Amino acid sequence: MFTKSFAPLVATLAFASAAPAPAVIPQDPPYYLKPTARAPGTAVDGGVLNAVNGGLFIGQDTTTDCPGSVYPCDTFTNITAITVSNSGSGASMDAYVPGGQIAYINATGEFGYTAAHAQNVPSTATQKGFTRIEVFGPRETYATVTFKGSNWLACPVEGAASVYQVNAAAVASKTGCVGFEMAAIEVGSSEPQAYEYVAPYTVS
Ligand SMILES: *[C@@H]1O[C@H](CO)[C@@H](O)[C@H](O)[C@H]1NC(C)=O
Ligand SMILES: *[C@H]1O[C@@H](CO)[C@H](O)[C@@H](O)[C@@H]1NC(C)=O
Repeated sequence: MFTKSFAPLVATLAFASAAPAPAVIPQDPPYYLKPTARAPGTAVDGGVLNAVNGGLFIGQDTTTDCPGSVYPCDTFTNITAITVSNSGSGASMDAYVPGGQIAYINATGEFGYTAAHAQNVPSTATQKGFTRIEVFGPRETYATVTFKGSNWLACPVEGAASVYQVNAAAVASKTGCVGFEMAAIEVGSSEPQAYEYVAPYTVS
């Protein structure tokens, strides 16, 4: 039911034969990744991961903000994108806002990110542990993003049909969730995708 966004990414790459997929841990610089869920045969397969009010969700639209009076907001695509640095410095949202927006995994395993101008990472959250590994398959090239070496859980949101919240499997212990691989494709260039992603100033 979700739009598949795994059209061949780099069709010109000569990975035509079904050779085993080599995995490469790239060095910096980080780049800008639009994440989707891979979990063949499940309801979340192909679902786009969107930043919504401080969390990451499948089945909900991204929430962004932009001060139109000072900035040409139409230049932002408002796609949810994250940057993952393999230097160990963590992950952040692909936002233009000065100071950026830090990504983290909170104590119950939820993927979260700070509000603009706030740097409000919960004291019990973990910022380090994100890794991106390039996967060169026969038909597509993408980066798989892990947290502390593990994949992700899409956990149903109470009262919201077909909406799932993204949790790190290494931290979360929740029932009823669907495991998935976070597969990200490179988007855009050095231009951030959003001015800022909406997030609460008070976090837990
Ligand atoms: C992106 O969202 C902002 C609000 O955050 C809006 O002003 C802007 O028009 C949107 N951009 C596009 C291309 O729709
Ligand atoms: C993670 O922690 C739980 C328990 O305190 C809160 O209910 C969530 O809102 C929080 N999620 C994020 C994304 O910070």
